[in-house]
Amino acid sequence: MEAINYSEKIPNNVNLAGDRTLQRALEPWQPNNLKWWSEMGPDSAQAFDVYLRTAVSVDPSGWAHFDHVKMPDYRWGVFLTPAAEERRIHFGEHLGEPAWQDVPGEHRANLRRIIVTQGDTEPASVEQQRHLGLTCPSQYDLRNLFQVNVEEGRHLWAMVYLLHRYFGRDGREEAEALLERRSGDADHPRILGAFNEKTPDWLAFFMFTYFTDRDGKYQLCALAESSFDPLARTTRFMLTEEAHHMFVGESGVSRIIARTCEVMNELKTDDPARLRAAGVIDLPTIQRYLNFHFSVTIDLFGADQSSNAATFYAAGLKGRFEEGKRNDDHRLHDATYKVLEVRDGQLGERDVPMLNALNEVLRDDYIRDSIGGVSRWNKVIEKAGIPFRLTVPHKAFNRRIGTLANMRVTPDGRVVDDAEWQAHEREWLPSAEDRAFVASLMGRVTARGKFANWIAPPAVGVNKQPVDFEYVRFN
Ligand code: BYC
Ligand code: FE
Ligand code: FE
Repeated sequence: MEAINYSEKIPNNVNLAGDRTLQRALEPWQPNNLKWWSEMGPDSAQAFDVYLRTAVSVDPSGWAHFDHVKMPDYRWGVFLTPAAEERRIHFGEHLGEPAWQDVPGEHRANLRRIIVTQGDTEPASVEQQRHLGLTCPSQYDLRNLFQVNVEEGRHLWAMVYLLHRYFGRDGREEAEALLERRSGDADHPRILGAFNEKTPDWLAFFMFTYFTDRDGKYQLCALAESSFDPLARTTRFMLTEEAHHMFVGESGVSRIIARTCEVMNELKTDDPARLRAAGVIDLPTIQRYLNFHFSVTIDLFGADQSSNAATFYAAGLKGRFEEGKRNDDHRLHDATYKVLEVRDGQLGERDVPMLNALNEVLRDDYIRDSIGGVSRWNKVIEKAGIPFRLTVPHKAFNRRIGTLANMRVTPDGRVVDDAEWQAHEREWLPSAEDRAFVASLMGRVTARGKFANWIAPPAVGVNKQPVDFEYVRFN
């Protein structure tokens, strides 16, 4: 068999060329990964030349290289942020001890579980987005979709590297299983709820990359604090790519809103029916999509009280967002935190031990961050002189995980009965008609510099290229 030139095919800073064990683990996985990509990756797009960014080093000033490549030839690399000298554990019961360069036996099962859960989301999102290319609103957007997809492919690869390198045989089995589960499959679903939902249209895609990729940011930040140094360094580098995914979402929604407002002013109307007839997405529909994606995403932080979360923190496996910047004892034995509960038919707060509430702590950090983009979207509406404002729904709205699961709570935080919920659900969450309408707008725009009617062009192109650059050669 011909030897694979690893450093060429797989850009890396983990000495892949000199690591026979790792090579042997990757050899069978690599073709299976490509097979998965061709079956579950972007539909009917494998022959396109796409203007993609590839991570080629960890140098902050030049880690990315741009070129037209076919996606199956994308060089999925393995990069870890360089090791800090003598890094020490900075939270939990091992505080002050040297960070682990290998997996401690007692924490093996939990670390593997965290890595597998993280790794599972990456291919899941590619599967969810695989049909979107067929209805792209422009070459620019198509390229951004594919960029997100190949980078999620690299994130899968990053977690598989950890499984292969540090977890032996069961790591290899888990790496195979990551290619076998399927988003939305009844028998073999992805692990977390939001990753089994559909991403059927581009409004959903932009909401997903704004809200759900931001869960990626917060979870990766928490893992970047880990005492298991290879996990910390791998996730730290993944965060450099996450920023672009959230940008795609924020700017995508913003451009949809800008176009809608433009047509609202042209027609001097806020009537959804007239706006829909003019081929743009009315603001109330955008609000309902926002409500859906926000609520489904905050479920991803897990139960508000979780003994898993307490164990992960105390053991030093997973920290808080920006753990190093917090001024407390980083052990949290005596600290408490407020969580929501329904008492006598009303939402109220209750103090619980903070260690058990760390999922909620991270969720609240996430919520604060995600509100920022929504106010920037509102600026676009305000600038157009339109008296409508988007809002983030109440934390208890439409929850499926934790204490609030299956409570009937309105977007403004009122507990209601089933009858009231059913009477208003269509105002709060996308209805089948909303989704069918948005789907009806999804055409396929492939001419250079042209954009679908329902979305404004971006202000600037990718990597200082013009907006009408040939981002995708369709061949
Ligand atoms: N859906 O004690 P709890 C990203 C399960 S996104 C279904 O609260 P824990 C990306 C839970 O497994 C970032 N099940 O759980 C974004 C447990 O099951 P068992 C992904 C759920 O462990 C866009 C039970 O309920 N990374 O990167 O404290 C595109 C009890 O719950 C869900 C991570 O998540 C759910 N939503 O918290 C591409 C980081 N939530 O044991 C990529 C790693 C909970 O009773 N994961 N359950 O059978 C973790 O840190 C934790 O597993 C979680 C869950 C925070 C997710
Ligand atoms: Fe990712
Ligand atoms: Fe992402």
